[in-house]
Formats: sequence, C-alpha cells, structure tokens
Amino acid sequence: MRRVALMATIAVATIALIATIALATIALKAPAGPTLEASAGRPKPTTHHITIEAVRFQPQSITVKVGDVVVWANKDPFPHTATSKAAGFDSHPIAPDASWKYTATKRGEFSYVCTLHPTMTATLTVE
Ligand SMILES: [Cu+2]
Repeated sequence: MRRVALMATIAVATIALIATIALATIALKAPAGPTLEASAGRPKPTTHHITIEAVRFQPQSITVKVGDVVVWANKDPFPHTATSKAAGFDSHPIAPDASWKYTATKRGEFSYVCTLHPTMTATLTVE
C-alpha cells in the first residue's frame, strides 16, 4: 500500500511540474503582444512632396508633423536650394531632376528661400 501511495505522490508531483513549465512558457511568450501593440500605436511618419518648378516652390506653404519627411524635387533645368532663413535646414544646390530629403526634427515655422534665386520663398511649418 505504501508503494502505491508513493507512486501516486510522484504522479501528482510530475503533473504539477509539467503544468508549471507550461504556464511559465505561456508567461514568457506573453510580452510579445503588448510590444507589438506599442509599436503599432506610434504614428507612422508621412512623406510630403514639394515640387520646384518654374522658379517656384509648390506648394508654397506646408504643415507637417515632427518626424515626417519632406522631399523637394527640382523639375527645373537648373539648380535650386531649399534653405531656411533661421537655423533649421539647408539643402545646398539640388541639381536638375534631383531631389533632397529632410526629416523634420525641429518644431517651428520655417520661412525658407532658394539662395540662388532669393525671390523664391515658401514656408515649412513643423508641429
Ligand atoms: Cu532657385
């Protein structure tokens, strides 16, 4: 009889151990869910396109969010720049048919010009 009781105790202990391992495995896998949700909740950066054509920036005024990307594409047959008047950004000359990409990291309203054609003005607002 004692032997049977011992066998039963071992069986119960084994089942308890297996259950503990199974629960620990589930618990270890659990953090994957909340991590994915957190990255999905973050807003995705948007890319905004500005065309430089006929010695003009189009659109003249644009508002973007911090982290967004702004791309200036030069469609004229000569170079242009997109240079903020205050400290912010400077494309340096963008060749014909080339483009320049800027990630808007700084908040504010940036008036900018083409340093090669100072009558070309526009505004980039980063909020
Ligand atoms: Cu220009």
